[in-house]
Amino acid sequence: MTERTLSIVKPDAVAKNAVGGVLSVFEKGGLRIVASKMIRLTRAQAEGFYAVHRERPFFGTLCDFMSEGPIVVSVLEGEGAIARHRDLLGATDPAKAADATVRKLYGTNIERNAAHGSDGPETALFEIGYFFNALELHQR
Ligand code: FUP
Repeated sequence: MTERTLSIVKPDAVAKNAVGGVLSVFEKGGLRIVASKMIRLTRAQAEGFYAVHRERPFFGTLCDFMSEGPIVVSVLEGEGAIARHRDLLGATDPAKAADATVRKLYGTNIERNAAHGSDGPETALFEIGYFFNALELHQR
């Protein structure tokens, strides 16, 4: 089934000049970019995005990190895009991520882990809508 998923190149990877490197993994992995832009989240916008994690102990530092500099948000499309994207990201902790995954290549630690991907269809709908309106999503 063709799906869409939300992808974020996080502030650490943007600062490393790795935007192209990260997106290249997704494109070479069979996903198409149907929307993309660079933005900088306010602390409140980061809190809204990660609201499901607000009770977790790392919520505060995660929101600080996600608002420390610009990010690149994209919508990726393809067959089974949600799972494929997460396979290409690798494990949350870069130290446990498989070779050639984005987090292994570009991540630093479990928090500064280079990229984000939606974890299911409902999350993808919420996350895509958080950043993009219908006019910004292209047919390819
Ligand atoms: P993932 O779905 O792989 O992005 O991972 P989670 O949904 O479990 O976590 C969301 C984000 O919280 C991670 F990308 C990084 C951060 N996090 C931490 O900072 N510390 C942790 O122990 C777990 C996650």
